[in-house]
Amino acid sequence: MSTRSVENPIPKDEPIASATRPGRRKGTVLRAQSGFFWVQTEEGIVECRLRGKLKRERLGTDIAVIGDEVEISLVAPGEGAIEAVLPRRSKLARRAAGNRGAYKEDVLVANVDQVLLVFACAAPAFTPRMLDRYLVICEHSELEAVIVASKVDLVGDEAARALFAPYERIGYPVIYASVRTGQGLPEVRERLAGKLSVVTGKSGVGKSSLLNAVQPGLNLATGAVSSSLNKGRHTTTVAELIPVAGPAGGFVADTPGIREIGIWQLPPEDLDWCFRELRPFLGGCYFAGCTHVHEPDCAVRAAVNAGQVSPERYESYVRLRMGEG
Ligand SMILES: Nc1nc2c(ncn2[C@@H]2O[C@H](COP(=O)(O)OP(=O)(O)OP(=O)(O)O)[C@@H](O)[C@H]2O)c(=O)[nH]1
Ligand SMILES: [Mg+2]
Ligand SMILES: [Zn+2]
Repeated sequence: MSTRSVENPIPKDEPIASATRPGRRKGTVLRAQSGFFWVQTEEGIVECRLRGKLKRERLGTDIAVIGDEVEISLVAPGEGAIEAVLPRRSKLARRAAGNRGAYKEDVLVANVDQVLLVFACAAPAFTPRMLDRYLVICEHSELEAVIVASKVDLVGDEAARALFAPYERIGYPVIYASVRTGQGLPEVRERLAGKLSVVTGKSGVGKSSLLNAVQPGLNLATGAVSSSLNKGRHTTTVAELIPVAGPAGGFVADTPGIREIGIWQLPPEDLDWCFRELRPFLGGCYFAGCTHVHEPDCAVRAAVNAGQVSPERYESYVRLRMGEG
């Protein structure tokens, strides 16, 4: 990065957003670790620390996380300070226990446009309960969910579609993909262009393999499916944003799973709304506070019995509602 004189830090011909103060530039936080922030700017990556003023102003919150759009000033070539964090359009967050029983919000990724939920058709076996839990998290955070059915080569098209058809039926986009055959990779590439996507799913489903395949040269580490010795341990450990190649830009977070977000803090009465196919029936129950588990004259249970709602999805709902996860 070139150094510029203090008197005239930005050349006249350089377009700057009107909201950006002179000498500052905008960027996106790619990675945050131990008080250091890697910020992608138009002129390259700048390693930043937070201005002390920001720390005092926003005490106790996640001041800057990956995905945040920030304004920085350069203190040396390639080194800067985060001066301001722009308002977040959306976020993937978990509620962590805070002081005196209060909840503290723990933002994992800011400005998320969509979540790609990667679930393998086999190896590891498809777990619809877990997919339903992830979908609840997305619905509750009001984030668009895209399901990627990975490793289709292991079971074949027909079996793969049988597993995921219930989700297509209720309106979730499903991409059938395999890095072995190349199936679905153009669709994944198209989905990622120009957006900030969180790619998640349990260890070994092929998240890093998929990203490597859609963006050659990425070279993310991939691993063999966990042995019983290190069951569930992720090969990918640090969450960071990867710029998407191509004219549209975009970012991808290859996250080591959002399972830890949990949904136990979700108010139980909000759960039914998070199963999107139940929404048309909510409000049709006899009891105002119907849990749709045991009450008479329940519109949701009637819909299940009439075949309008998948019994498997309803089973997931009941388990979550009863706190059985
Ligand atoms: N047959 C088949 N195997 C695949 C496919 N995609 C990935 N794999 C294999 O699955 C294993 C796990 O892949 P990874 O990409 O490391 O999985 P991950 O989801 O990134 O796992 P973590 O980083 O641990 O969360 C590797 O051995 C891959 O070669 C696929 O489409 N078909
Ligand atoms: Mg990985
Ligand atoms: Zn009901």
